[in-house]
Amino acid sequence: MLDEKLEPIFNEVLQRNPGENEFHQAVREVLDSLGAVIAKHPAYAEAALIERICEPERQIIFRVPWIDDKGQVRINRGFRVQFNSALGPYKGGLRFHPSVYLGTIKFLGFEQTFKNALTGMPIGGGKGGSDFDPKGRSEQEIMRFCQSFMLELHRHLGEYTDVPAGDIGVGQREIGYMFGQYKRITNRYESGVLTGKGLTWGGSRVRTEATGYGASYFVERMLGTRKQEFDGKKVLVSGAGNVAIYTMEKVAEFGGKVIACSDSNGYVVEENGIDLDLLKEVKEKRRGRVSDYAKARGNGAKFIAGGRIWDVPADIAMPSATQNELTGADAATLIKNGVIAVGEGANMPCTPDAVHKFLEAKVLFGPGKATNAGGVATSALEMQQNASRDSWTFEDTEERLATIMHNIHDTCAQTAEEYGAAGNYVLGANVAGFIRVAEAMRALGVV
Ligand code: NDP
Ligand code: 2IT
Repeated sequence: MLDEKLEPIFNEVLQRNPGENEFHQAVREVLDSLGAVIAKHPAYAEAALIERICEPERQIIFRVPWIDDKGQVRINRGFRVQFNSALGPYKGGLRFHPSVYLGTIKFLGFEQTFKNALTGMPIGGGKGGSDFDPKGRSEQEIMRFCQSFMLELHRHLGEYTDVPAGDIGVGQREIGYMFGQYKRITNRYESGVLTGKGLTWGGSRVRTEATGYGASYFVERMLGTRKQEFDGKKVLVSGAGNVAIYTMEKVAEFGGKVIACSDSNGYVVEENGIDLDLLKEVKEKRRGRVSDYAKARGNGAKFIAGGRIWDVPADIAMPSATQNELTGADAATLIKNGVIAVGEGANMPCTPDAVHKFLEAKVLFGPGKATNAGGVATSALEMQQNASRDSWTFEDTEERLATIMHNIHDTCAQTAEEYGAAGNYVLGANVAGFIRVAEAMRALGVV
């Protein structure tokens, strides 16, 4: 049940944003945590502060025309939702996926605002993307699309205004094409306008690895509160993209055994552990599928088309593909099979029902806005290096990432305890993130 002061706020969000289910879901989860805050500090319910947090500062929707390899004109829709700039320039990734619509970008921008606040770094929240489907597109088509997308988006960006990065379907290749186009249009080598760049053109070491590494640091720390560790545990990592691959890498370094990963066609299970070098070769070099990995790997690996990775018995689950990929029924299966920890590498991968089941069963549960914050935190480190025209070593950068993740973990844990919900990282993350944004918004007045 929502607090009586929060109920009308949520109803207004439903009314003003019809049909945007993922956005409703993300707002609802945060509001569910805020009852405890306004009970303790009624001032946060004043000056329409919470209403303002739920309303993006600016929403940009634009046409992206491009010409495919057959000479046919194609039209996609581009988005940038500049959600909240109380703490710094808007910051958040770009997603290229056919499922993208305004509700996707709004939920991601809303989450990003609190996530970025949790990092403790000076970054506001934003998100963007397009319903463009990169699958099966040639290199030339990808470049033309990125250039057309940036031709419009550039006027809304800037190192002090809005700084995008990657997300689903957008990696270093796409960031390169977009940075090249931005540089050409503006005639400025403004490195700090995008993050996730390549190392020879302004990128930061560890940014590629950061989300997956960070998620692993977070979960290792969570396990530590119960005197547990990754070492010797069986781990499921859904997805096989940027976040999944570097989660698998760090989990293996911690001694865990990743026995399954997936993509939108199905999952591969391998009791002796996934061969990460081969998976990287298939995914990053050949841009292949998980089924291609299984084929190349041979006997030990089994590909299950269309199956649910969460059916595989394991100790730890790290959903790292997309939103709502782990349902209440999946959670029940994982719990029955003895799962002890779940860390959200993706944004909102667990449905509300699944989250509820994990919390009820006292499974250690790391929500995405805390667990996957290492990516954006390292983006902020990239911005720092760009601003000082410096470049740090891998070791130095990774150490900073580890410290940030430990701090986020401890902040969430302490906040949960302070608000009478010890062990509930969902509440801890929402409350700690909210308070940091709310404090800045109060100081800046009604803007
Ligand atoms: P990638 O594009 O690199 O990889 C996405 C992976 O998830 C692919 O294996 C893809 O499979 C799978 N996937 C995507 N959509 C679906 C779907 N609808 N159903 C099933 N599988 C799907 O993206 P990232 O690894 O960067 O992002 C993964 C998640 O992590 C997203 O939720 C993103 O928002 C979040 N995230 C990313 C960060 C980053 O730094 N990149 C930072 C923080 C969070 P297929 O190839 O079949 O589409
Ligand atoms: O969801 C996310 O935090 C990201 N996709 C990374 C954002 C960023 O600006 O690095």
